[in-house]
Amino acid sequence: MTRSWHEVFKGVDEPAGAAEAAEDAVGEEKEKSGGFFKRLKAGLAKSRKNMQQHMSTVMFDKLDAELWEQLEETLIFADCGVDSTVAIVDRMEKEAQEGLIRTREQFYERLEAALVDIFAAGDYRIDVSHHPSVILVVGVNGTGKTTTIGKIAWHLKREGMSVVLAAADTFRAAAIEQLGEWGERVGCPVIRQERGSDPGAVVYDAISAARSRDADVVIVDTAGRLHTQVPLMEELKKIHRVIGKQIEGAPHETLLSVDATTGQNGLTQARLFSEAVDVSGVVLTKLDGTAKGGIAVAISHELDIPIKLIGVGEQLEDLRPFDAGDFARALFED
Ligand SMILES: Nc1nc2c(ncn2[C@@H]2O[C@H](COP(=O)(O)OP(=O)(O)OP(=O)(O)O)[C@@H](O)[C@H]2O)c(=O)[nH]1
Ligand SMILES: [Mg+2]
Repeated sequence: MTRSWHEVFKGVDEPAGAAEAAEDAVGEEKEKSGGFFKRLKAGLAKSRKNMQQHMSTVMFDKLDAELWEQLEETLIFADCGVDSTVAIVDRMEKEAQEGLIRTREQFYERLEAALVDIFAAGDYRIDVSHHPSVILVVGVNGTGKTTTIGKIAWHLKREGMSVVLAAADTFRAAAIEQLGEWGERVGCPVIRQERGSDPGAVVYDAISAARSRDADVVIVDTAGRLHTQVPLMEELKKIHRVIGKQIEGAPHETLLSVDATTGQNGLTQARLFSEAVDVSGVVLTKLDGTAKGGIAVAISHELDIPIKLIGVGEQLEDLRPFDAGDFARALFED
């Protein structure tokens, strides 16, 4: 069921206080998660309609070849990718033969279960258990890196962690400003240099600043780049190396932000970025803007990278920890 932010941060202490307080928190979280599920459903409305339209003519009293073809087409059309689609349809056919699928309800139940299982099994948490932990955020222009960083920082502060932001997107002055605004909003320092300065130097400063301030987490913003821009991809590797030289084993997380509306191109981006730097998780943004939300399945399954966060809108609460069960339910439930 819906994950809270607290659960998603590996290394954040359990909330202090009596059992009573914990119960209150659970109640509050339940209320919020109910609210969130509604938002998730609203955010996935285009994808859900797309699926429903494709499946609308299916009669569930006959589990024949036509049904499986239609399911296949629906999944492919939703951008789930060929591998995942074949795996899901095969499994469904087998379950039907075993008598597990006889009704429409059972069909969707089993489809949800198949979808949940197809997502990569990796750790869904964001590792902030080191001191300081370093989270590097990478991705193509405009995919949502900076806003994602602001939102993660906001949630970390709520969990009582101290955060330093590194404005290593030195490409545009506006990018430094944008991160600066998030820093003010969240209440955390933003380490920056002039536009055009070496991103590696900014990262170096930010880690030093985090050490001297005894901060818990450093989040590094980077300039958007196309996966085809070789010098920029090299620069990214350099940033990665600078971090690793200062702190062994860092960055502890490398999050790749992918815009869901870019479909199969998003999958290609993810593949090439993960070849350049070791991507530990995907943040899939703008799911609200696409009818092909199945791209989440393709990225996770084909690249074997967990989706850690999803964005279903521009509000602070629209960025959420990813939960495969909720995702599947929101796609198929009326
Ligand atoms: N609808 C929608 N918009 C989003 C979502 N996530 C981010 N955005 C918007 O996408 C736009 C780009 O976000 P940024 O955070 O500036 O993207 P970026 O990757 O930092 O961009 P560059 O710095 O130019 O590379 C902003 O207007 C965000 O509000 C989402 O889940 N849904
Ligand atoms: Mg940015």
